[in-house]
Amino acid sequence: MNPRVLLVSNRLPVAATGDAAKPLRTTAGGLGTSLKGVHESGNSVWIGWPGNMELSPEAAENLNEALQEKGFVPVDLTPGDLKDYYDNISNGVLWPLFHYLIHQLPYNAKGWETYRNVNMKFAEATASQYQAGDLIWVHDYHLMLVPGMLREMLPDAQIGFFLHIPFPSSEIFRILPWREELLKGLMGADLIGFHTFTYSRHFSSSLVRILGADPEVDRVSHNGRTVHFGVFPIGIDVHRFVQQAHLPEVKEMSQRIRRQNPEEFLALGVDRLDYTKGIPRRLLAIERFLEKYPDFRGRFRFLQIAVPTRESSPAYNDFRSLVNELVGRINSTHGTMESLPVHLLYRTVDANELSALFLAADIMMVTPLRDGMNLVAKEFVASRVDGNGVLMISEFAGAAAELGESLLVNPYDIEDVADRIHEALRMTDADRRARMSLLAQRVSQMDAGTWARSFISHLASLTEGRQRVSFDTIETIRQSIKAVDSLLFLVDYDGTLTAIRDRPALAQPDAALRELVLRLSNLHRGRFWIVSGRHKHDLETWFPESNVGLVAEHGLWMRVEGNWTQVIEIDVSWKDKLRSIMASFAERTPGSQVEEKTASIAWHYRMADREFGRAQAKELRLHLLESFSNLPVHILNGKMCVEARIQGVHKGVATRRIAEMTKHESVLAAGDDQTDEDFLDLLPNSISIRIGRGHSKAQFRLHDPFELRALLESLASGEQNGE
Ligand code: GDG
Repeated sequence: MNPRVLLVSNRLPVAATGDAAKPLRTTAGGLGTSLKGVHESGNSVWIGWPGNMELSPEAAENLNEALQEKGFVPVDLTPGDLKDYYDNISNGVLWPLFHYLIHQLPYNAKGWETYRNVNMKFAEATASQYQAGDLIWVHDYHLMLVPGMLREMLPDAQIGFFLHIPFPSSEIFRILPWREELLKGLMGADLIGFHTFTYSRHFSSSLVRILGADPEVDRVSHNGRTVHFGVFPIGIDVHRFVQQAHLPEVKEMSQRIRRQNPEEFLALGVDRLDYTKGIPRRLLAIERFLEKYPDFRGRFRFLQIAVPTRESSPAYNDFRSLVNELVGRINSTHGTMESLPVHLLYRTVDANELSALFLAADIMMVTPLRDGMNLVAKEFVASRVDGNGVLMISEFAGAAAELGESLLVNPYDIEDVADRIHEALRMTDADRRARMSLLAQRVSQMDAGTWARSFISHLASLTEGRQRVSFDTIETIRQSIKAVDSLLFLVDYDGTLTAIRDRPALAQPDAALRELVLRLSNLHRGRFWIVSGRHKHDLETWFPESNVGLVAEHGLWMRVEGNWTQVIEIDVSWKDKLRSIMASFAERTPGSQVEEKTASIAWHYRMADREFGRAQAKELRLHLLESFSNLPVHILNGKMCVEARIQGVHKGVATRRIAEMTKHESVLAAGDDQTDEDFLDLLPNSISIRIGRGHSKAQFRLHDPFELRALLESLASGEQNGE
């Protein structure tokens, strides 16, 4: 049985009508259509705002009943909430900024407190519906704090978040006064989804720059948890658009549109009248096309459906006037007595009309300045059941990443868009059909259902991962080891055998630990190895006894029977390039220092001013990541240090060598951080232990080094007592 899903979005896909007899109407919109399938499959609850209406008590009761019956939970928002949370912050700041249109930002944005409070209303409404085992899926930029709030209320819940708009470059994102709070809000999720790899990469650089985090390609550690992120390009309900395009009334309507002037070419635009959608520049390109290719005057018509949107905002009203003005200018200059080149309809069209328009168009112009995905492009392709038509798409729409066979344009390059309109009109029938057939294949591969299912199953799989790590007792571990004849111990040092100290030199072993390590190194049925990232000099000083197995520098060196050998040959010429940069950071940051090992070079700021050190670390890390991405090194965010370490050297390399050499029946492996994950599952029957928090593939978890030492003590004594 699939888990129940709690969908959370700003708007519900239905709105109140105010009519007591028919209290709900369906609303149009990309998000609504894409999630409809999940909701209609029956095992979900959808939490959102149903729109505001002055309702009589009877109508209000009917509305609530109708919502409940359909699995919708309303979140009530006051007019004050809507002004600040929806108009001022979500649409006044986040929307333009995430679309790179920073000239649209107000000088002094107001309403952040309300944004936070409304996010809390959504979080509380969601928590009140939550039952153990549910998955929670929060949507879009209106609700970016909700995952963090839910994490506080429901620490064990499985929470997903999907962003429908672009995630901008960190240089743009960091403009936001609430950048840190927003990122931390998202960090409450277990899985964060984006439409494209570019958005995911931008998000990851913001984590580095703003939170000082150390993300991997698809995950990041935050407060002892792992937050995953990934790419889930949204799709459309292909089946519905295909079916609609085959309806006789749609075909007939489409022929009627064409018959008005059979010789005329028809270009089409369908967008909300939003300044991100590129309508003014599209009109300028059409004007240029008519100037440059006058033969097409009287033979070319552009029809723009401009759907009313966010009409309460002055920015949108000014924008509407600009569009009207441009349309007037083009029509008065290039119109003839018989026809006008631009036809603007400021309204919605119904689903059948939309399909008919898609079918009638010679060119579909999708030229936003930025767009998270753009569903209209995909809907056009799915509707072209006749295999004809040309799709022109902006390279700044997420959909461009998937629809490579379309005509890709830069919407800011008016001259080029004008030429591409000409190219589209002159394209051969064979070329047009070949492109459309490939586009149709792509669009049907990832439809709305596949998109939703793939996000939900990924989210659910993370739950399974979490359950697999059991928090078992020392006794259980002892019992599983009892039956094993020969055991190889592979144990990390800092954070595993000793607590992490402020200064590495303070973590030298106390007498009890030294004595324990020596006893374990003399065990009859086992062999004990310390597997550390430290310099071999430290380990050698603390454990000079040759029967203690030592691995230093994350697997580059190992000491066998008292002799150090380098496990693999490496090229370290890259270190010269980094040394001077690290040295200049050390000079500029009092108290910090550079440490060099054979395969790595690190800048430590433990002794520097905390705030300044952290800011410098972010700067250094970004600089190294961006400037040296071609070098064979990993740039790592260590505990109070930034480290560049050669690729291909990790604890797994040396421990594999040891396992081959010693041929023990089983392995007991323990570690406390990411570098230890490489040897936790060395043999199929390894007994693996994670010390402390954080994502791990370990089977067992102990709280701290003291618990591990208690376990090792009991193993050493048990062995001595002949258990
Ligand atoms: C956001 C992101 C992302 C439009 N006019 C009519 C009509 N529509 C339907 C379209 C389409 C939807 O509305 C618009 O979706 P888009 O994707 O094009 O754009 P946004 O509304 O900005 O959506 C966007 C999307 O979220 C999903 O993640 O792709 O990038 O900005 O379905 O067909 N439908 C009808 N009449 C109209 O007049 N029936």
